[in-house]
Amino acid sequence: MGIFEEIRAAMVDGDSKQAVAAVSQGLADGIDAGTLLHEGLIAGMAEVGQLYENGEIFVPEMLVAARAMNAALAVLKPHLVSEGVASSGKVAIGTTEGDLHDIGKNLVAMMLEGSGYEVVDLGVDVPAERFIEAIHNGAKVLAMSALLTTTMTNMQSAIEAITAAGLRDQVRIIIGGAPITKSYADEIGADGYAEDASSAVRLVKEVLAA
Ligand code: B1M
Repeated sequence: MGIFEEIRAAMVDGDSKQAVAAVSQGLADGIDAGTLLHEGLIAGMAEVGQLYENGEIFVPEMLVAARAMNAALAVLKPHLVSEGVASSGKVAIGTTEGDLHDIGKNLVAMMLEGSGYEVVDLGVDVPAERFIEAIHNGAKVLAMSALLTTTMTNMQSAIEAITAAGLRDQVRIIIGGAPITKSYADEIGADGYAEDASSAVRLVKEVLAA
């Protein structure tokens, strides 16, 4: 079995030890962290999602797969950082209200930190008031994540609450997550949409320069 297959199998089996061992082996073999992330962990998690959709696995299996992914991500973290981007603002990131998915959000936070930004992680199930509090605490960018079609609408409610609080012009708001699109970002008045963690880093730089 090749290393990517091993990582994907570890994700599907929810085997944290195996996931950590396989990414460590990949790094030792000289494979770069981004390739291990995309072709191993993210591809493995996509398989998990597909199995869930097909009714072949259930929420507990998704949960152990998520644990395996987080364990393997901790190994990759120091290798995923890019270099030389000066921080010019504080970024607060959180998964919107009602939503408990945090792997993608953690990955975006990790890449932003690695690029030199000061990142405040608000966690999951973040209500509008906590995003507002983050603006009061100096966040120049809010990055919102949502993985559910039922919780993506809470991004709009959060933006409306920020506007109603008179704070909209003090902050840039960017959004992302599997069901999110550029047109949804435009529709709800966000300042940008990023498809993945590395485009989120580029987007933060762009919106801070605008
Ligand atoms: Co959930 N889940 N889940 N789940 N889960 C999905 C999202 C789903 C698509 C599965 C499916 O049906 N195929 C489906 C959503 C359907 C829909 O709304 N259309 C679903 C469902 C239904 C549910 C529950 C409702 C299941 C239930 O209880 N019946 C429930 C909801 C709980 C809740 O949130 N209230 C639920 C629960 C869970 C677990 C807790 C078991 C677990 C999450 C554990 C955790 O996160 N700690 C889980 C998991 C693991 C998944 C899947 C399998 C994987 C998600 C993931 O981590 N992907 C997922 C299926 C799938 O996505 N294929 C699924 C890997 C991650 C790296 O990708 O998060 O997309 P992603 O992040 C990417 C980009 O989207 C982007 O960058 C990241 C890196 O490239 N990005 C941003 C993300 N946030 C960004 C923010 C930005 C920019 C970019 O800011 C600017």
